[in-house]
Amino acid sequence: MLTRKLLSSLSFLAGAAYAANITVSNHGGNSSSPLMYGIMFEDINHSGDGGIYAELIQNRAFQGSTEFPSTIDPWEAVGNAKLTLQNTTVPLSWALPTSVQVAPGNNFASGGSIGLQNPGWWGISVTPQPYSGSFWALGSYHGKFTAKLQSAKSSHVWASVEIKSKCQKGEWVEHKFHLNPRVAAPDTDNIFVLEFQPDQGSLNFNLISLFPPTYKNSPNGNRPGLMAGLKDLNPSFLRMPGGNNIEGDIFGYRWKWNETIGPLSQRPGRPGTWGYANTDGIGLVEYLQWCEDLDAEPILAVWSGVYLNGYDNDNPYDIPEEEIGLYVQEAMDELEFILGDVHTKFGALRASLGHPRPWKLNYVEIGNEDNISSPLSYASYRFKAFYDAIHAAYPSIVIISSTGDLKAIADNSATDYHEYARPNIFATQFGLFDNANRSHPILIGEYATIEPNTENPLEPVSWDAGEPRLPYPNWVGAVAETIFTLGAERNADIVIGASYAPGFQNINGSQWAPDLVSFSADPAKDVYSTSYYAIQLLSAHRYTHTAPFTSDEGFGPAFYVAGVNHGTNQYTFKATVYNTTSPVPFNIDFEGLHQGAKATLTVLNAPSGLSENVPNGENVVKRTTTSLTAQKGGVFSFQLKEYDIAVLTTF
Ligand SMILES: *[C@@H]1O[C@H](CO)[C@@H](O)[C@H](O)[C@H]1NC(C)=O
Ligand SMILES: *[C@@H]1O[C@H](CO)[C@@H](O)[C@H](O)[C@H]1NC(C)=O
Ligand SMILES: *[C@@H]1O[C@H](CO)[C@@H](O)[C@H](O)[C@H]1NC(C)=O
Ligand SMILES: *[C@@H]1O[C@H](CO)[C@@H](O)[C@H](O)[C@H]1NC(C)=O
Ligand SMILES: *[C@@H]1O[C@H](CO)[C@@H](O)[C@H](O)[C@H]1NC(C)=O
Ligand SMILES: *[C@@H]1O[C@H](CO)[C@@H](O)[C@H](O)[C@H]1NC(C)=O
Ligand SMILES: *[C@@H]1O[C@H](CO)[C@@H](O)[C@H](O)[C@H]1NC(C)=O
Ligand SMILES: *[C@@H]1O[C@H](CO)[C@@H](O)[C@H](O)[C@H]1NC(C)=O
Ligand SMILES: CC(=O)N[C@H]1CO[C@H](CO)[C@@H](O)[C@@H]1O
Repeated sequence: MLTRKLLSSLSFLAGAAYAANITVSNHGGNSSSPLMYGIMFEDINHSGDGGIYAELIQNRAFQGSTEFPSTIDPWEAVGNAKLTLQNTTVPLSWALPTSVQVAPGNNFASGGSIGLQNPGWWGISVTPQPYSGSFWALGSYHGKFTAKLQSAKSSHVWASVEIKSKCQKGEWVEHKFHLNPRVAAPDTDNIFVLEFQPDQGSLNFNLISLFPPTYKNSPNGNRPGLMAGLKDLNPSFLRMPGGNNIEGDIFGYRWKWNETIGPLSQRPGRPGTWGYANTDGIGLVEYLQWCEDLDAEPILAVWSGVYLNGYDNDNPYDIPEEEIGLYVQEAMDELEFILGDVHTKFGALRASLGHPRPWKLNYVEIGNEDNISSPLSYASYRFKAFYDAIHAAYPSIVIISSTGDLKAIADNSATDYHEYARPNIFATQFGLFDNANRSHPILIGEYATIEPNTENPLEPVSWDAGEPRLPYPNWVGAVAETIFTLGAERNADIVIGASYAPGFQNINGSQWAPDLVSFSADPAKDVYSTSYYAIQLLSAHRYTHTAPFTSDEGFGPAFYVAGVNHGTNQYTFKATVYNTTSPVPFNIDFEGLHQGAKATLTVLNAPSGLSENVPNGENVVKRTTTSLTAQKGGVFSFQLKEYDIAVLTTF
């Protein structure tokens, strides 16, 4: 063993002699995790509101909180109107007390129209497709409303519709409409306009909403292009509804499942943890629907009893031990809503929302990164309080501890390990899980290359505010992440799965880079990152068992894992090459395959390690597919050069 390692490092330095001669066996491996590649989601960088959630109107319901008070922004007055936020005596609902009063301004000329306009989430895409809109109005009005999509620059109207008023004095009344543009606007610099003729005075408006067609036409659904992009990743889980985003910055603002369900008028929204208010338009039901649409397992995070910034916006606030039971009950109610039969209180609530069938839920995570926010109370009572209640009621649920270590752990539980690093660090971590304590499974709930390599190959990432982040993932990062996740794949006996994080950013409203997928208001300009393509290739090729192998060389510059579908000779071999100038020859002898057997080799690479996918750019990731035939002795031979990521499948 020692000699072999020494040999390999010597030949590595010599730069030429390294060849990976590998013999792979079709039995004796560990069963691989069916969850291996998944997606991590939270509303960061407007990835939910203004992101995958298809709602086009920004600030549709003037939702406010102590942290982010209600605002009129980005609404603007149209036609000499005066806009004022009001809490009317009759609110639209308990959840949405604040509305906008649209009144004639000082210079209003009788007979004219007034209204309000919204620029969307940094633009609105207008194409020939049906848009569904709605708004609520309060006041007396017998005329018509006009709803329009128009160019912000030229005021050219792309689509317009008149809606007969159904207003009743002293009551909130909902109005629905459709807009059907005949042509596509040349850009996304468009606005939504709602107007009326204020002959009988002012009106109040609330919950003004406009949706383009959504994925599978789900009402209140997601952007179809981004969902298709996720589907193409073949993800097996969705970690939701967030990491930090579930926790809440200040006291009282945790993610409350029961205030994210039902009609939009019953959702107050809440201050998210990433600098903006969340509408909660994507709520618990939408998240679970999203999992079903992707055929992915939910990994549901429940609040673990800590507010990130406490009361004073400075120190975390932990719920004291004697009060934690209240919040454990909240989590239990949520699980009953998801899993309980229709005769239970919350199972009945689920059924009343049109979903009598319970959802599937096998994984629950208690909190997020509690080792950073408040490790002591987590280890001493918070984890245990949630664990004990959930495990007693649902013994088959795997309960995930958020600390990434074994400080808070129990039967049928796992840990969630996170890592943000530079490429060179990930490249050293192929063996990270080889020596892990195997008493509990590990989820890699978040990982990403976030900063570039430096002169010092082992330099850790810096969290200093000024430290330059990669604006977009680059190829050397994707290769290094692949070394890390191949290391996870070969430790399939303990690693449940891995999800890159964060999943998404709206490039016009971003506070964390890099991200897996970037987008703007224009659905034609979604950007799938270099890391996305690497994960897509790895995720598309699954196998039931890891396959044992022997080799005459150690790992590096080549890193690889072999798998096989149990009881067959269908092998999958995944490899990548890092930090070498010489291509690496591979000669692989798969047990049970003979001369003439066939395989397909798919290789990804990019022009350089620093290549990245950017808005309006071409995809830098090039894919080549080659057919291979086994030579004498059943050996498949091929070469991989630096930064190739390859998958060989036999058939
Ligand atoms: C690796 O395999 C190739 C082709 O089978 C062979 O030529 C070479 O000698 C082998 N290298 C070692 C170190 O066994
Ligand atoms: C299976 O797991 C054990 C550790 O539990 C490990 O030693 C062994 O190498 C694994 N086998 C394969 C083929 O991955
Ligand atoms: C509406 O009520 C909320 C909660 O009491 C308050 O914070 C907010 O300032 C009020 N808004 C207006 C416009 O009065
Ligand atoms: C959104 O970001 C892109 C890329 O930086 C930029 O070109 C565009 O002007 C931005 N749009 C708005 C509305 O800010
Ligand atoms: C949601 O549940 C919490 C208790 O867990 C409760 O305080 C709150 O009033 C509930 N909200 C609604 C709208 O029922
Ligand atoms: C928390 O755990 C993660 C692993 O999940 C680790 O990367 C990080 O350094 C830990 N942080 C602290 C403060 O212990
Ligand atoms: C790359 O390889 C060289 C030797 O060829 C070595 O000195 C260097 O440390 C390696 N860098 C990394 C990040 O592994
Ligand atoms: C693994 O971790 C468990 C739980 O902390 C501990 O009881 C056990 O001793 C550890 N095993 C090893 C081999 O360190
Ligand atoms: C456009 C937008 O919402 N930008 C915000 C992103 O988040 C940061 C805080 O993390 C805010 O400062 C930005 O205003």
